[in-house]
Order: sequence, then C-alpha cells, then structure tokens
Amino acid sequence: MECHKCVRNCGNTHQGKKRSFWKWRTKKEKSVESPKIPKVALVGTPNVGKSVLFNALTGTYVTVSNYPGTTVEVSRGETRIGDRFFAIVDTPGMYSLLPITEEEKVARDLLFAETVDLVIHVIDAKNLGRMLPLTFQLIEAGLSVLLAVNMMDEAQRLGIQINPARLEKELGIPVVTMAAAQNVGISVLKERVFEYVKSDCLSAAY
Ligand SMILES: Nc1nc2c(ncn2[C@@H]2O[C@H](COP(=O)(O)OP(=O)(O)OP(=O)(O)O)[C@@H](O)[C@H]2O)c(=O)[nH]1
Ligand SMILES: [Mg+2]
Repeated sequence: MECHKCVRNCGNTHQGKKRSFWKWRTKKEKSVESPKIPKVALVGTPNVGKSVLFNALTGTYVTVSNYPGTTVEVSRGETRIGDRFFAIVDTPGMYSLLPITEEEKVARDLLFAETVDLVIHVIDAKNLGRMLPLTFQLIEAGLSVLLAVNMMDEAQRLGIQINPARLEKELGIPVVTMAAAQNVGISVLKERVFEYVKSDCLSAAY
C-alpha cells in the first residue's frame, strides 16, 4: 500500500519499523549462522621474517591499510587450514610491549584493542637469547602464544642447534622451527595453529 493511502496516517514509520525488523532478523540470523573466524597475529622484532611468513600463509588476496590515526601500514589476509578460515594480521616490528616508536605502539594496540585468538611470535633462530624476552612478555600479558623459530637455514649454516621439544617444555607453549623464505615448516606451523586455536576458541564458536 502506498503511504498516503494508509489508514493509520503515520507517514512511513510502520514501513520503516517493518524494514528495521527484517534488518534486525537478518543481522541476528547472520550472527548465528556465520562461524567465527579466529584471528592470528604475527608479531616480533623487525627483520625476523613476519611479512615473508604472512605472504606464505595468505597468498594474493590481502588488504594493506594505515592503522587508524597513524601512518603505519598493517596487512591483513586470510588463510585456510583444513576446512577453516583464519584471519592473519601482519604487525609492525616491535622489541617490547612497552612501546617507544609509533610502529611498536600500533603493534601493541593491535594485540590488545582487537580480539586476537593466537599470537605467533616470530623470532630469528640465530638470536634466541635476544628474542625470548618478548616471548615472556607476551605470555605474561595473558596472550595465547605460539613461538615460530624462523631462519633455521641460517642458524644451521652457523652450526646453531635448536631443540624445539625442549623449548616447548621449558616455555609451556607450542614451538615450531621454520625457514619461511624457503617455505620450510609452513605446513607444520599451520597444523599447530589449527590444533591450538581449535582447542582454545573454535570449540566455543561452534
Ligand atoms: N635466510 C632466510 N631469510 C629469511 C627468512 N625469512 C625471512 N627472511 C629474510 O629476512 C628479511 C626480512 O624479512 P621480513 O619478512 O621483511 O621481516 P619482518 O619481520 O616483516 O620485518 P619488519 O616488517 O621490518 O618488522 C628479508 O630479506 C627476508 O627475505 C628465512 O627463513 N631464512
Ligand atoms: Mg614486515
């Protein structure tokens, strides 16, 4: 019925109500139907291979945008592991959770302002001692952390040996060794992410 012929003489407010009801229903139905996509953030000091890993995980379809209110770029994409999609965020390099630079502030804000289901702390296998303090900070901050020991190719060339099982036991978090630039260890990392996120939050989302 056209609005000017309406006996209730209420303009189009009832139509508006009807529409907003359907909008509400669709929104509600959508939220029930669409499964939660777990978010995984790649963090670590500069030059450890976070972006190489991000590209290996996400492929071509990514968005790069400035973090709100800053000139710092953040890349976001998705990866499929098994039958699930995971959102992947590549954060700017940071040395500590106590930020000094704008990049570090953005990286920290990304971890705490957004809901991140898993943090992959990417470290350089050649500098374990220098990198692990940030791992402790992330764990102490209450985040779910997986340690990705990258650049294993260079470490092996220098005769550095790393025992991931022992590190895992000492730290109490999953540890994966890899060489992202050589595409080594990516599939094991994906398996661990799937296991870890599934037990932590996917079960709650389904
Ligand atoms: N040999 C070797 N080089 C690697 C590996 N992963 C990354 N690289 C190299 O390390 C350099 C830094 O890699 P990026 O991915 O840009 O590092 P990033 O952590 O994103 O650095 P920021 O964005 O500055 O924080 C690049 O030259 C990569 O090719 C690896 O597994 N082995
Ligand atoms: Mg990068």
